[in-house]
Amino acid sequence: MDKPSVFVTRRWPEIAEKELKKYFNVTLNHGDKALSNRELKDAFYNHDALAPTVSDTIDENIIKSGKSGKGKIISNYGVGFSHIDLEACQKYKIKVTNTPNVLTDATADLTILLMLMVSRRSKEGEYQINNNLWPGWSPTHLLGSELTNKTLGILGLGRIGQAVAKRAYFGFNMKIKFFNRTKKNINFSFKAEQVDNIYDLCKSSDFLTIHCPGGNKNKHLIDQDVLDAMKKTAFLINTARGDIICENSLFEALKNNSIAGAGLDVFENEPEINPKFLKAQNLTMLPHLGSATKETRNAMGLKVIDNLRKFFDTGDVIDPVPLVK
Ligand code: 8YV
Repeated sequence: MDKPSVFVTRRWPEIAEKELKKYFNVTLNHGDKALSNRELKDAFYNHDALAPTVSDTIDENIIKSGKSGKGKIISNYGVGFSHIDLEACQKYKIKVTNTPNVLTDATADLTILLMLMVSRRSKEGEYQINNNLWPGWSPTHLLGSELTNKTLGILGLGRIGQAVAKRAYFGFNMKIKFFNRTKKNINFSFKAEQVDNIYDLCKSSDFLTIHCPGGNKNKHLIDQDVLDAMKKTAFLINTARGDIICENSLFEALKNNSIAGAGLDVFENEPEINPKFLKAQNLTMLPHLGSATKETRNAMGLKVIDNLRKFFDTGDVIDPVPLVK
């Protein structure tokens, strides 16, 4: 029997691609550039499975095209799925999977990295070194603020939020507060206080870190009102999805110093960066590197493979994305 066919929209690390080829007829995007809607439509029409990433917008046209051709399953290389039209997947009975767990630690590490970078002013320090502008050591040179003993507010205490909490609690003795739409009655290994609304979280946090999903429900959840509720000395960190923050409001808050700074790994119109952001000294930015380690990116590929193998063997999957919202 022929192996099922899989179209992979972006290149994976070598180990994962090699493994995928053992079980499937694989088509790779050799140019590794984001594909057009037309190309994605053709790809899903001509293959049993599509393995997209966050850089692909999987809209109803693509899903419908798959359904009218060979397409049966979308196995997303990544945990977030706000770039996939789940209602259309529901309508056309297309299964969707993602890659939870394997990227939790890498993303939590990068969150802590951003917290340290922005609060210790690493951007300004590096700029001085690279431009030969370091005036030399002095007791007041580029003073930042510490994580130790501060309060960390977590917006969304899912897998990644909890991994950040552990690092902050055990590594930096931080006090953990969180806001979650649903009540969390889990026994965590760290102490954490759930607050009733986002404003209470802002008022008491020295660092506010975002770990909720992107997409319509949370679009611009961090708006001017929320930013106004934050302490003047607080830092905002986002390693989740760019559209959760209203970028213009954040720029104003940074410009007016109504918050101390921000660390962003994700942006509303990736890979475009809001041009205003480039001028902000108190903003540290990374190009969506949350899960970017060799270990994790291979593990994400292996998770896609496990889901596809199970699907083509049994019709079931390991990591289903719930279609009904
Ligand atoms: C991934 C991410 O690298 O998994 C996610 O949701 O944000 C990233 O860490 C990216 O989404 C790959 O599709």
